[in-house]
Amino acid sequence: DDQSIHEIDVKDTGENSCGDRSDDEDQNDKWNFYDQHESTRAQSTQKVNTRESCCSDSSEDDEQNDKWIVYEHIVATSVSIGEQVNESDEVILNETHSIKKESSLDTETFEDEILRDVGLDNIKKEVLQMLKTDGPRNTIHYMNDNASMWKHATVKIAVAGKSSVGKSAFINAIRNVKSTDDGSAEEGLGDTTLVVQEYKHPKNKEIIYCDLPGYGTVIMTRETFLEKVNLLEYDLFFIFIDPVPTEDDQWLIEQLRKADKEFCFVKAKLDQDMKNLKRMGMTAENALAKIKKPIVDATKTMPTIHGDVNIFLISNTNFSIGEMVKLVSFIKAKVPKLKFEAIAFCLSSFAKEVIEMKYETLQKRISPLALSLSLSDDSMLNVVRAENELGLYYDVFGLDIALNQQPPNLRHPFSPDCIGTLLNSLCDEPLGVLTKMVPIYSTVVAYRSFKKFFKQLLDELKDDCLTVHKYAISKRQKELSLPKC
Ligand SMILES: Nc1nc2c(ncn2[C@@H]2O[C@H](COP(=O)(O)OP(=O)(O)OP(=O)(O)O)[C@@H](O)[C@H]2O)c(=O)[nH]1
Ligand SMILES: [Mg+2]
Repeated sequence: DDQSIHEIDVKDTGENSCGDRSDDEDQNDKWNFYDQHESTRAQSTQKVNTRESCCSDSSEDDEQNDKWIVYEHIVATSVSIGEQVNESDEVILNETHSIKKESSLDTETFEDEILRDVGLDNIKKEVLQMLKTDGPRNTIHYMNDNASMWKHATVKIAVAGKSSVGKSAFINAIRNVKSTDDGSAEEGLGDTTLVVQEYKHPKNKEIIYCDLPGYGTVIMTRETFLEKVNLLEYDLFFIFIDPVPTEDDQWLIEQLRKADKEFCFVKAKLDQDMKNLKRMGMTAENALAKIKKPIVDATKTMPTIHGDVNIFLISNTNFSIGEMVKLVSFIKAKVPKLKFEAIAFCLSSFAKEVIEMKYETLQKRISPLALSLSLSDDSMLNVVRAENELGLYYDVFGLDIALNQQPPNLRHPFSPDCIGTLLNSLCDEPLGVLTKMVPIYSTVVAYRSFKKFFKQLLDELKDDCLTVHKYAISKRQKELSLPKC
């Protein structure tokens, strides 16, 4: 009710005029305000009850109560429109602001709002508890640290197997490195190294693929192998086979079982195998089953391999065919969440499923980010954080590449200033107005606004990534169908 709102005359308590207050104090005040509400609300409710029971005449108390009821009404309305803040809502928000010393939303409502929105596991209860005990500033630091933890997660994946099975080609392909690039693993030498060779991912130096020396040869006996290779160092083992596991592979598995390490078999060169089988008139599906059968049969005769063993058929020249997506899911299931996040962020977008996995991982970051941004009073830092997050989206989806390599119909084609433009659209949101609002209310609305902004952009950039993926596949098919010179 606009009329009643305008009639409310609340004195400015001068809270905003204390120029010599530190940021910390302001931040803490902002949060203390949330806590104080509990008692204010209890008192007001008591007053309403008293008035009802005594039927007293109009008095100062009644006036207060009326204000309180109007305020509750405004808050309820505001919360219900919180999802979409538009111009008319700003009027209500401004009026709410004018009575801000009366009260605020209570802490529980705030928590409910966030927990309901978040899907629960992204903002942990501890974070909300921390807000109360340590204040917003420390909580923001904590959340910012958490958001960048994946950058420090070290992952070591061991790539083992006999000579010429495609280990080096795999190590190059998974790092998106061409065999002619600097830092590539040499392919086709037929000369397995005698030491562990480490290959860092160019996008994240903490992700390391390790080319293990061959085992069971005259030079590299099994014993020497175990002296040179510390099995405990690795998160996961990929044992490359061709065409089936050898006795030496079986021995390695025994060692891995003892060391309690996870492994899978990988058979590369699927492209070549498929080509041969297709020429013989076989369908792709049947070809896969035909290549896998002897491997499965061989593992059944191996006493050290109990139960189901994971076998993935892939092509190092084309990850989009075969079971590379399943191999990625296997990694996801076997390494801690944080490590997988780091791995997923630097995988190339070779399949729709991988794009979805990246999307899921990025999406989980939105709620904590939105909460952290909405709690912060430091708008400069917020801009930097928002900018970094958008940069991460482009980077993870592989959209940060030259324009001429991208299809024409992208929602947000990459250009040097595209992230700046996107950030401007965030500043066009009514967040400028929101910063002046009731602390807790503005936090909830800002939280929703940020969340909506990042969610929408992430969705659009995922669509762009899918468009690029489709474009790359059709380009590849066209190239393949061209007659060779
Ligand atoms: N078409 C095709 N060729 C592959 C594939 N994987 C590997 N190759 C080729 O097969 C040959 C051997 O692959 P490498 O990656 O060098 O094998 P490796 O296991 O590292 O061998 P060593 O270094 O001797 O232990 C190279 O010429 C690769 O280019 C694949 O999936 N498809
Ligand atoms: Mg090699």
